[in-house]
Amino acid sequence: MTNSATIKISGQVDSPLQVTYQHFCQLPTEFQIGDVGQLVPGRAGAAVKLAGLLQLIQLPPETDYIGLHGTHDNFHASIPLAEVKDRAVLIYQLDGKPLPQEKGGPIRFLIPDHAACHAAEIDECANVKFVDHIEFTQGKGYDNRPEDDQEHARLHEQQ
Ligand SMILES: Nc1nc2c(c(=O)[nH]1)N[C@H]1C(S)=C(S)[C@@H](COP(=O)(O)O)O[C@H]1N2
Ligand SMILES: [Mo]
Repeated sequence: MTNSATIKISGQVDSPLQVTYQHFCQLPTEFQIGDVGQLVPGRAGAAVKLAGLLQLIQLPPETDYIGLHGTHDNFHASIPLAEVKDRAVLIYQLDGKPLPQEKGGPIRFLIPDHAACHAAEIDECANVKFVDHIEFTQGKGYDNRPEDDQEHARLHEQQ
């Protein structure tokens, strides 16, 4: 995330919002994770809990899906909000600087204890990189995670 990058928050929110790197830095300490490696071994960077981002918006009770959009490579996932709202994190910083695109910036979504690829709606594939738009919906939204093994294997070869 460059200092000027913005993350669009849209859907069933009171009014669409643009969140910046500064907003993430300024979320209260209770939502900050200084080193995600402590939470998910092998991962690097600083993150905020999804719950912290949810503090910035008002959602109607019928909102039940969160959409994670990575415009950079056109990768999108829409997953049940209830299952991730208290555990997913958003990596936004590396070495004190905005998370660069080569590391999945501006935002890398990360679900600790996800299921294996394809095993469930909340799987490893839902750890969307290059997130620049988060969308809240009633019912499942746009999702183009690979559905068959061949397509999935092809995607993994590129990563
Ligand atoms: N933007 C984007 N995010 C993505 C993908 C992708 O191709 N593009 N692949 C997904 C898949 S299929 C998996 S299994 C994980 C792999 O994450 P890793 O490369 O950090 O292990 O990222 C997910 N996030
Ligand atoms: Mo995957």
